[in-house]
Amino acid sequence: MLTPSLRRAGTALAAGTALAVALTSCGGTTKNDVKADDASAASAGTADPDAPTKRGLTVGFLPKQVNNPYFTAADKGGEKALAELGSRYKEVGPNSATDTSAQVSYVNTLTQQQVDAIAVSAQDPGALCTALKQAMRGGIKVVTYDSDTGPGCRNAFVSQARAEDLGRTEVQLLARQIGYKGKIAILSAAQTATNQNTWIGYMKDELKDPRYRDIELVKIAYGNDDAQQSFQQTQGLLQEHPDLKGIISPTTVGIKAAAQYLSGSKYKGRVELTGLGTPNDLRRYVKNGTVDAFELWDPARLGDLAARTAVALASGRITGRQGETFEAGGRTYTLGENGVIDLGRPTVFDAKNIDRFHF
Ligand code: RAM
Repeated sequence: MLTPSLRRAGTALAAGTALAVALTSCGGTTKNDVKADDASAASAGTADPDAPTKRGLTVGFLPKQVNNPYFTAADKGGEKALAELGSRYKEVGPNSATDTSAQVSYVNTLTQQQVDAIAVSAQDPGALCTALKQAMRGGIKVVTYDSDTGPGCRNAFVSQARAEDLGRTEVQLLARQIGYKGKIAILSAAQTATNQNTWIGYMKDELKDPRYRDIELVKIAYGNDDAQQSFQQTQGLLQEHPDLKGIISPTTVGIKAAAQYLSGSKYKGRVELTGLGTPNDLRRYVKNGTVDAFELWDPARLGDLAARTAVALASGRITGRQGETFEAGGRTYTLGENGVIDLGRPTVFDAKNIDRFHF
C-alpha cells in the first residue's frame, strides 16, 4: 500500500518525495480487452543485446494531441534523445485528443514514409491496432508511450508509472484531503483513453476498501483533454452536486481547467482537487490554495525513454519480450510482462516542493 510519507493536505511532504509505492502491482496501462493475441508476432526475432546501436534512424512521434504542453514536453525529450543517439526525430499528430481517425491516418502516413520506428500515445486502445500491425509487418518498430494499445499491436509500451500505483494513490491523496468523507467525482480526458481508463479502474477498486466507506463516487465526467470542455464539465459537476467534496482529474489538461474553474468560484478551498498535472500549470493554484497536492512523472523523461526504446528495438538489441534488458541514459531497464517498461515512480508536488520543478 501507499507510503506513510504522504500526509494529509496542508502538511509537509518532504521535498521531492517520490511516492513509495507497492511493488506488487501489475504492469502499465494495458487494457485487458485488447488481448495479447499475437504478441509473439509483434516481438518476432531474437534479441541481440550486443548489437550496435544503429544511427541515422528516423523515429516518428505520434502523441494523442500535438497542442498539449504535456506532449510538447514529452516529445522534446524524445527529440533530444534521438539527437544524442545520432537519429532523426519527427512529430505528427492531431489537435484533438478525440480524433482517432486522424491518428490512424498518421500511422498510415508514417508507414508509407517507411520510418524505422513509431512512438505513439494511443487515443483509443483498439482503433490503431490494424494500422500498427501493418506498420510492424513492414518492419517498423512500434513503441507506445503514455497510453497503450494492446500487447499485440506494438512491440513495447513505455509506461510513465505503474498504472495501479497511479490510480490508487490519487484516491489516497483525495481521501486524506477530504477527511475520508463525502461525494467525489472524476474529471477524465477522452472516454476511450487507455491510460485514464486503466487508472480509473484502479481508483474504483481502491474505493472498495472499507476505509472509504463514507466516500461516494458520484460521477465520471469527460473533458476530452480540451480546456474549455474540461472547464464546463467541472462547472457542470458542481451544478449537479453542489455538496461535492473533491475531484480527481487524471489529466494535465483536465486538472488545469478544473483548478481554473474552482479558483474563480465560491468552491475554492471547499472542493479539493487532485490528480495528474504539471508543476508549471498548477503552481499558481497551489500557491492560491486551490490545490494542495497532485502528482506526475517528468514527461521529458518519458519521451526520452520512448525514443531510446524505439532505437533499441530498431537496432535489434531488444524485441519486446519479457525479461529483455537494455541500457538507456545510464540506466538498465527490464521489459516486464507484455513488453511493458516502467519509467519509475511519480512525484507528488505540493507547496513545499513545487518551486523545484519547472516543466
Ligand atoms: C494528458 C493526457 C496524457 C496523460 C496526462 C496525465 O496530457 O491525457 O495522456 O498521461 O494528461
